[in-house]
Amino acid sequence: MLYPQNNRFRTTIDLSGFWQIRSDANDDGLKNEWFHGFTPEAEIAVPGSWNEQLSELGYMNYVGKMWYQTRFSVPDTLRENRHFLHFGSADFHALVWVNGNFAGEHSGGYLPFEFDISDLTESAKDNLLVVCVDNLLTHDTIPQGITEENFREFNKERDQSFPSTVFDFFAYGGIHRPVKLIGMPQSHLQKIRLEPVISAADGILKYRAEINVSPRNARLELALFNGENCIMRQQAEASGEEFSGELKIENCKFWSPENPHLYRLRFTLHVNGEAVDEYFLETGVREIRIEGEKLLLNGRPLFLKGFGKHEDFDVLGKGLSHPVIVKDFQLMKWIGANSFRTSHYPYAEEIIQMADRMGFLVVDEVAAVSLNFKYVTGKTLENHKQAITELIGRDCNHPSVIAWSIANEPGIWGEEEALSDYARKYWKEIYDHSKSLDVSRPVTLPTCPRLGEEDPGYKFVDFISVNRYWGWYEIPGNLEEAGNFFRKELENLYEKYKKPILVTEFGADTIEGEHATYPQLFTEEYQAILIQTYFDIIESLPFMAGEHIWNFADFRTAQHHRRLVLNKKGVFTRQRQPKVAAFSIRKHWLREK
Ligand code: BDP
Repeated sequence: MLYPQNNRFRTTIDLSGFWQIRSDANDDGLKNEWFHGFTPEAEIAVPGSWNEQLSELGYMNYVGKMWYQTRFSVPDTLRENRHFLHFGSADFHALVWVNGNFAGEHSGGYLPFEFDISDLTESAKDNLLVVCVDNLLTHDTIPQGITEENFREFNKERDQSFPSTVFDFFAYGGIHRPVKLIGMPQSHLQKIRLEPVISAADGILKYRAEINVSPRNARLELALFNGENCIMRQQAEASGEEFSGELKIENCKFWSPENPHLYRLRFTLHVNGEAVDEYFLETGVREIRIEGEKLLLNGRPLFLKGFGKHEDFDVLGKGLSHPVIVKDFQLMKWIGANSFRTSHYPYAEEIIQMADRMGFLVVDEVAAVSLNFKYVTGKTLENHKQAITELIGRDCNHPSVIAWSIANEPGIWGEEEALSDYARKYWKEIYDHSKSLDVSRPVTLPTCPRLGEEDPGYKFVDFISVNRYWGWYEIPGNLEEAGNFFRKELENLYEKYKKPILVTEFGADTIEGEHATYPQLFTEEYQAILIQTYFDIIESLPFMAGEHIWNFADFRTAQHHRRLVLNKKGVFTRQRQPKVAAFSIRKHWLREK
């Protein structure tokens, strides 16, 4: 699936705006055929989560089905061709109807999906689009869900949150990214896969492209642009059901955080000698590799400085907001970061595109957060693999994406099962699956210390990622001792596995405005000193690949006595105001070496 675009053959119409909504706690919708249209309860902005927008109607903590409807018309020019409905994401399950006819369904949040609706729409009519979104998670879904009963079964009532989640962020529901109507020619490009390789000063861009018809009568032409200049043209070879080839860019300008140079590729599809479709892709040439204890970008050692983040903002919840995206990238540049992780789920593709343009290195994570192997089933594995397939399919052409993160902290629940043979087999299968889809990027898996040194998350990865809270959850208040534990642990891990290590999380909850001259949890000073303590240790060890602070900004979680409405580990507040630590981090990351 290609990101929707407008060009001479393709039309994209954004259906964002005010839609109508109705909740369905009693599961009445399907029975009563709401897909033919329903009496609305309220209006809602799409994209956006329902929770904060409609908290006055009692939907702040709503878990279940929510029905959406809107009307749209299809221009005649589009009706001559095929047209599709494209969803950036709907969390976590969506059923879609057009004019009362079923168009399709998608399971799994945070990733795009689309349906061909050409045969379901009518001209000279406002077409009715109905979507049923369900934010209920179960043992089989990615991420997994948990019930109140499970908390009791585990004897972990104290850990129970409201709504119940296994993870520490709010399980917002809704249509979180834009819905677009896309007009495409009858014969069109469906999939494009690029793979950059560096050969001395030259860049080689290998490509493969699939179209929706047999390539027999078709021809694919490529043009490569550097800025406004077309520097190369080529005709792709048809082999089997796809086109493939490679472009050699002499004296290539490689992509890097310092110089995120992008080339523009134009693919033009000809059928029976006539141009029928076109697609433009921006991409960079860069190579990521691991050699011994080092992560290398374009052959040079790489050190990641940045954050774990969240898609999270007042009122919007997880809804896509262009101004918030711009602000976050500006703040990350301002503070001297060069990297972030899409903790704990794939972010909007618009964010990854901006990372390409602004030179950020992205650790791209699938939504498998806090897997509990007591409840993992064959279906969980299947859904996990599917989510990885969709993530790699969506993001494989982005130069900013330098690694796939296949989960976060499995075994924080169900430790014993997480160390079982079954779990080991599971991770091997997930690792092999990721590699079968993309060998060019390393795979990693952020771990917590709970499973000890035998954690499968150290074995089935190319580089190790650790989330550590010495000085916060463990050994609170005593940073000297916390630092000693942390250093020792990193040294032991390297000694045992001989792989580069990235610290994917470390931090402290911090209430803006709390101050102390002595080490005191929750003060702005404590956060600043803890972060500096970690920097000093990480940067003194040669096998470290980088430091990602937890978190970029405060974010909403389910209700729990450990959380002051928000997880307060942000270096910025939820409204993006800097805490004291922001200034010391900036000084450190931007210092002259
Ligand atoms: C880590 C989790 C992260 C939490 C963080 C915390 O990976 O999602 O938000 O702890 O407790 O273990 O702040």
